[in-house]
Amino acid sequence: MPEGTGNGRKPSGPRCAALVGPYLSGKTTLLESLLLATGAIARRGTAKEGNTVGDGSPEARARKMSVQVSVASTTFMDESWTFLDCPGSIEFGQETMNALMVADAAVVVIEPVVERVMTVAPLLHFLDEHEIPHMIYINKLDEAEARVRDVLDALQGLSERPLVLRQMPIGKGDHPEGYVDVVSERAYRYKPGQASDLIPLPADMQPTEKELRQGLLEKLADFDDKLLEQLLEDVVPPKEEIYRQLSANLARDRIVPVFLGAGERDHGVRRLLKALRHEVPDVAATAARLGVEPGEGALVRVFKTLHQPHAGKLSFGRVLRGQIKDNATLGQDRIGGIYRMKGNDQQKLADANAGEVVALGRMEHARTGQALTAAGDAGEAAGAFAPLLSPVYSLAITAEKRADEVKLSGSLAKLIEEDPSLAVEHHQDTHEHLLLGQGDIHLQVAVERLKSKFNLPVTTAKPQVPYKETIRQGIKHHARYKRQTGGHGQFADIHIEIKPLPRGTGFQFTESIVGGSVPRNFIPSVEIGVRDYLGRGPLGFNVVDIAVDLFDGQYHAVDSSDMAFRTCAAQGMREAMPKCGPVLLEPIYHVDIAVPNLYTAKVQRLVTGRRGQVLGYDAKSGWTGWDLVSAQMPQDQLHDLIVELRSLTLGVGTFTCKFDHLQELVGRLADQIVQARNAQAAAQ
Ligand SMILES: Nc1nc2c(ncn2[C@@H]2O[C@H](COP(=O)(O)OP(=O)(O)O)[C@@H](O)[C@H]2O)c(=O)[nH]1
Ligand SMILES: [Mg+2]
Repeated sequence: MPEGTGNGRKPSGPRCAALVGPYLSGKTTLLESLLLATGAIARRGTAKEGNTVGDGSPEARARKMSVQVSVASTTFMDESWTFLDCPGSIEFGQETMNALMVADAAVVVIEPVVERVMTVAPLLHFLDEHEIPHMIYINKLDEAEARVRDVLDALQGLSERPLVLRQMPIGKGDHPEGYVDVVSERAYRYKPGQASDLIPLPADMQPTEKELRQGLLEKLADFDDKLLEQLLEDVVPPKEEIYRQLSANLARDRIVPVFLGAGERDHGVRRLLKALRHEVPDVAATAARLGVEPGEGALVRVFKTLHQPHAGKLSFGRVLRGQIKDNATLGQDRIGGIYRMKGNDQQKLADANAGEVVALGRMEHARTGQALTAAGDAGEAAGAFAPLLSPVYSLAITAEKRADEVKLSGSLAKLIEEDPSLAVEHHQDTHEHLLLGQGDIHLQVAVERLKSKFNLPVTTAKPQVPYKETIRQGIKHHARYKRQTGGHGQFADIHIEIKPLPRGTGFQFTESIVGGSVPRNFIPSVEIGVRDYLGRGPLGFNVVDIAVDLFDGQYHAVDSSDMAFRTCAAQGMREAMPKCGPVLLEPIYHVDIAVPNLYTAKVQRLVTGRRGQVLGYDAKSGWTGWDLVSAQMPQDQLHDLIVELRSLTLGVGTFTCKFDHLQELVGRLADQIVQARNAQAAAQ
């Protein structure tokens, strides 16, 4: 069974903690404090000055926000640690989920603002669902707007697991002076940049402290009969026993300890480090939790890929089992360099053991998410990895220079390798290349990387909606094609019947020629001619749901040809179709929108405001307090749906969608769409 190391056992190897939490909660600043406290850096950088260890990429510096995970290794009290500073923005969530899947534990950094606690809901759900041991660090207590108690209550409402407050702030209002440790029952005064001073426990805090401690013990007793018995008999268990239970329960993700502090002022940072040291499970436990089969052979899970303009490809991985050596075979490649990372700094290693987080050079075949062994890709035996986020936003992209078109697909493939939550698609109808991802910033960062890493400037635009058109009434039409040019001429003559078909039927071609009025061998050419026309109907769009029957015609023994019949058929369609009551068809999608249920009513209004139809809503299975609203919405309204949805729901709402059907669109909107299409065609 996975077990923390609180029982005094040495960890089996270097450990790894992911710093996660909403955007701007202070993760990158906390990393800086952790590195300072462990002596990995001598001076703290700040987000403002853009010189932190995390956020070293130009895209991150430009936005003052993390757009990818930063990896920093350090040593605390002779034990090796790697911290993964993860982006908080939901748009870079794939990066964060991937990192979480290799960490021994997560530190969820949040701000003490009750109204914003909701932003952490999807993350807590992910951690609970994957049973990833996690603790919460309530940051920025130096400028707290809310009471810790209230923040905790709001958080508990979002967490499947019980939260256990481990510290009480000393001093009221804006600036807590220190804290009381609920387990050791000791009080400390914060000292910036240094270990806190031990002070006497303030007398007026003792009753609350006792109450909190009792609450903590009761929560632990839920998982331990012996402890329950002791509590009932008023026996106080020894501290060592409490620590042992805390760490065992963290390892099994049964409880979530909550710590306090202010990363920027180094408040509570050493306490956090000690909790990590004593309570976080080691790599052996993590490998077991993930379902990695035990054994000797090296196994590395790649959680990130980076293409560097000059230095080439780097694959970030955690060694979950065994040992890797530089130049040895791993996966399908020979390792071309093993590096321990500290932001942008690299330290070259000859080998790395289970527990290490390292960057591997020149692993050309390795992909993000793969588990690599000396025998190749480990597949099933490597246990679980993060699910892939499906796209919620897309842009049409074009290379600025025509000559770059070919290069574009190769570079996009590399970007997707770096970030599997990006995707590309070529749309058959609109002929656009679509870049799909998690939001506007996500795609803008991808576009910047195309330019900065691959020297490939592109322009982006809102993707076109692939409208189609059909007809409302049928017609019989006679078309004749006749040319006399020099020697022999061209001749074809056909009678066709065009009919509307039910929605979703597509196109059908039949013939009912009797007596060879059109010879057999020319009939396929008639069908080709009709199909030539279907790409652009009277309204300017792809024609669907019609049937064309060729029922009569004439030919000429010398002048008729395949080409003549093909041209005649296209001409006949062009003449007849405008008389068939053409009508625009709009793609309608089935959309499932997931939101905390306090937003359900807002979301229903959002759907109807976007010409959608709410089909119903229901509790989202496995997500306490969340609803799934089902709706049908026009594709045209989906482009920026995520933007509005997020702004309505503190960023946590999301959706999936699937094409459902085509629906007739008439009136002013349809006229505008047709006009725009004609204007576009005229410009080409
Ligand atoms: N008052 C206060 N501000 C903080 C603290 N930690 C971080 N900040 C500020 O919060 C902002 C976001 O910090 P950052 O570390 O970049 O957040 P991240 O998005 O979670 O990585 C920055 O302006 C920091 O200076 C803290 O402990 N107290
Ligand atoms: Mg950050």
